[in-house]
Amino acid sequence: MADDKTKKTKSNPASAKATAGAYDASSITVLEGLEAVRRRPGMYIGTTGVDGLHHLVWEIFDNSRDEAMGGFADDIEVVLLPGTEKGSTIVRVADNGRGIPVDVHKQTKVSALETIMTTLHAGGKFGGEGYKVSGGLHGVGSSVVNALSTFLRAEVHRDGGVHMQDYVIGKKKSPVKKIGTSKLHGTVISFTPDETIFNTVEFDFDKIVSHLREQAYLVKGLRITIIDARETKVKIPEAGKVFYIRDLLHDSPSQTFYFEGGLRSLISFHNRYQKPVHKNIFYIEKEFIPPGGTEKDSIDVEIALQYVDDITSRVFPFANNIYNNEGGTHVTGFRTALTRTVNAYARKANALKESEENFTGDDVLEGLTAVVSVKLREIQFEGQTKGKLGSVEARGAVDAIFADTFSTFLEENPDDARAIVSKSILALKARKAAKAAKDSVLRKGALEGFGLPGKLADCQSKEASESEVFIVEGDSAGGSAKQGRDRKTQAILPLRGKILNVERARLDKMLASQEIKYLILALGTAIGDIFDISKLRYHKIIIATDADVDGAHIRTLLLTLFFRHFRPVIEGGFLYIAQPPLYKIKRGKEIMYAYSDEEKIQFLGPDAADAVEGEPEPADAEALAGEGSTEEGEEAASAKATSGRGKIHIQRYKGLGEMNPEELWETTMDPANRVLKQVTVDDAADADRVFDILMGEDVSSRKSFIQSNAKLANLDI
Ligand code: 0RA
Repeated sequence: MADDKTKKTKSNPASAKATAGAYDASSITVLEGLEAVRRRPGMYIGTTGVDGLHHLVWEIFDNSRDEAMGGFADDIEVVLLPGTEKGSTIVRVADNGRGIPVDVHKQTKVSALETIMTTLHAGGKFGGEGYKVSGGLHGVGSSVVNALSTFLRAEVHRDGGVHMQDYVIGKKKSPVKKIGTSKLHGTVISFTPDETIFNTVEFDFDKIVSHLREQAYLVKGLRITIIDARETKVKIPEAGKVFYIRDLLHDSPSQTFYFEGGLRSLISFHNRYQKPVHKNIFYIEKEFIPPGGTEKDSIDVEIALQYVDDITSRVFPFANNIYNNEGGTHVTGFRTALTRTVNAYARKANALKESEENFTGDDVLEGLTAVVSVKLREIQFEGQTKGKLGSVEARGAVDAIFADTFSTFLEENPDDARAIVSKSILALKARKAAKAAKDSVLRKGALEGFGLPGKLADCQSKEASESEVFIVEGDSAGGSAKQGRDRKTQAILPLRGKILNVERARLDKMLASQEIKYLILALGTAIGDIFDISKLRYHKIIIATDADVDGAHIRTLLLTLFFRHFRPVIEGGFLYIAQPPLYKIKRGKEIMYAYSDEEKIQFLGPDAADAVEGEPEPADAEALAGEGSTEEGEEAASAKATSGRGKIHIQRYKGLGEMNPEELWETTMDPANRVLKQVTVDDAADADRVFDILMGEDVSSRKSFIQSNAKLANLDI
């Protein structure tokens, strides 16, 4: 793919002659620069896949956001509009900042706007210096986006005028033109990504919304509007005519974010389904100047946190508004300071007696939701991605600011302090109890014949890479699965009904569940701090629960369990969900299995429509249409109809136990036919969240969740 594209670009080189009337040395460098971007887009935007495509939006947006962070803008509008080609999109980003400078450089005779849009310039040259903002590209982003777009238009409202310039794959169509007057100030950039560069040019609106929501939290007081107008006939307005176009787009999906509270609001957002253990959200925003340093060396530190009634911890780190999924120096500084501060307070308040040991870092993290955001001028990341902050100064800055202000917070808010310390004491006790419980499970495991539970029908192979275990619900499905399986590589572990009341599970309570012990023993990895992924006995762990509410519930519980206690199993790609068919369809002698309602309708083809419309019996007709199953009560959903090609019989499977061993093998277990869904950490995190809502103690959020997801709760959780 990438090679093909390279060739395409090469055979049609950006030619200086074609665009600039007279070409001098500087314009050649310009074209060479942007050609480099087209030749190796991955070097500038990471990938040419869907992430790289969205990176274009982040780049353009970041420039507007930087204006807002400098205090010059407070209103950004991002709109997706239909492009001129079929399936193409125009992304339009408008901000009410100062407007990109348009003045003409005396020597080069080129407008600053043109230079910014067409050269791979470094940041700072155009007045971008002075606030700590960019995440590495230092504003070079616009020219990169320009090079990778078949259309880009810049409109600038500034000094009473409107100025504009159009470009095609980074090359200007004409000089910067003044096209009118304006009382406004700001910049509008519209662009269409080049589909010969990207594997896909289809934007994911939800992805844009969640990225921009996060950005809105990070820049308090900034209003961000995002509109998906791709399905409309609205055209991009004539240049310079309209600034924000939201008033033209009332019927399109849209979101507006504005958070006065900044990170405080972000904490409330993350904790929206959780029960806080204390009332006041801790919040600090402060500039740190290192000893002996000056304003020039300053680092901005912004932290918000609140503990909730949970055992996991969620720390969200950002450096210059970039999310760092692997943490880094700022997180290290934060954790060290948190542990030290909570211990010091607990000692002083005599909540930890002299004879008692200190809280560990993990103890004080339990139940914590925190956002740690730093802004530095010179930023360094570890490794190629921006996942991990490497700048060493951030560690000391966060440590100093946080330790100081958090200990004051504890002093000044005794109720919150008491709740936080109690939470840590609970964690400390649980850690000790878990260790005792774990030791006993392991001892017990060793006694039960090489540690394997009797319920497990193990496979013959001892080679984990070829072994799989099906976790099935109840003994009846277990029976069919045991008979239907390939004994060499497939093991079956039946778990009883509502096994896992691991709600709010602490390790010790969880290990009290017999069924969970079986599962842990079968996996072979142990759990907690002696968890060892290399001991995993199966490289496919397949959750095969029924397609009903109970099945969904157990699946959620299992996903939560893996998410909280066996996460490396998910990260290693070892966890799967079986996709048993929902329907068996017989037409004459032909047998088909449908794995979804859509597939069922597709299989039935025109017959489905016939049957639905012409059916004498309404109940059957409904079942055929795929809408009737909820109204049929307990009765097995099964429908008959006659078509041109023989009698149709549809059976809806409610549980795996309803299948005979052959059917189960053929549809769900046979590696040649089956469909498995690999579980991602995101899937499991969703399940964990749903689990909290369904099982947690916050009744009102449970209620509202169930009301707004009634359909989902039935089918999909
Ligand atoms: C350089 C200098 C100045 C503003 C900008 C760039 C600027 C760039 C973008 C990109 C999108 N929106 C933007 N808004 C502003 C400031 C020049 C001055 O002092 O007025």
